[in-house]
Amino acid sequence: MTVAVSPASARIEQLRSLLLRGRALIFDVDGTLAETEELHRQAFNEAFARAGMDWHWGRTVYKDLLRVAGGKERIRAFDQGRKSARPLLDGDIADLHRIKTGCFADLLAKQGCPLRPGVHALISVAMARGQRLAIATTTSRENIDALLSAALGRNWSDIFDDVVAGDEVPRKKPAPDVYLEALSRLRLSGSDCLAIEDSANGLIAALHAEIPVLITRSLYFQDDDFTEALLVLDDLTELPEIYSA
Ligand code: XBP
Ligand code: MG
Repeated sequence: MTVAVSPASARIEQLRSLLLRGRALIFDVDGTLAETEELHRQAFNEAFARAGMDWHWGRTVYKDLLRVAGGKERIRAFDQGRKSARPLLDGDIADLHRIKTGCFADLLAKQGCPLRPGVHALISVAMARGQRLAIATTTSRENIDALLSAALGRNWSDIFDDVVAGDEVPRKKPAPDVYLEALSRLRLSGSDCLAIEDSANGLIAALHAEIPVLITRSLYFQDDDFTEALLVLDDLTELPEIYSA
């Protein structure tokens, strides 16, 4: 008698198979490798103050703005929402975002931002298995370097076969561009890889690149719709239960 395999157990089997034998794990950065969005929010507010602007993004406003991937795009969305008589020019936005990126690096240096629980362990296990590692993120290479130099050491980039940052592709998440570029550089097909994400934008981006997704919930995206993910965890320390189940 064949037992109908419920989608849930089929997904768990697929996840276990990818964790054990997948060709590559492709990590999102913000909210996945580390819980960075509060530092980003502080960096935006410090940049606004340094630019003499009266903008201040509280958590509620920022949660809404996070539906827009990309710091520059987020500034533009907020400015457009204000229906100002003199909207910011692209050059103003780029300058403001450059200040923000500097503030983010300063805040990281002062406050630090550790890898999320279970991230380092998964990276180590994957490396020991000979699996390749990559990054596909909306943020900038500068931010990735500031975060991972502190968390993984100066030679952090030796751990990752490929790092695709948001400004290196035409469209940011939920468009699949960063994931398609990562697959192209890895010369792998999506079904041989596993994406690890924290947001609906990231889930959609990876799925549109035909990469199965493991979600680890983060601060700002607790109530996003993750229906299409293989599994949703609070964090990666829950993984061993998957292996051993
Ligand atoms: C999250 C983002 C980024 C950060 C801010 O990226 O959407 O925009 O919020 O970084 P991820 P920037 O894909 O890693 O979750 O200001 O550099 O965009
Ligand atoms: Mg993220």
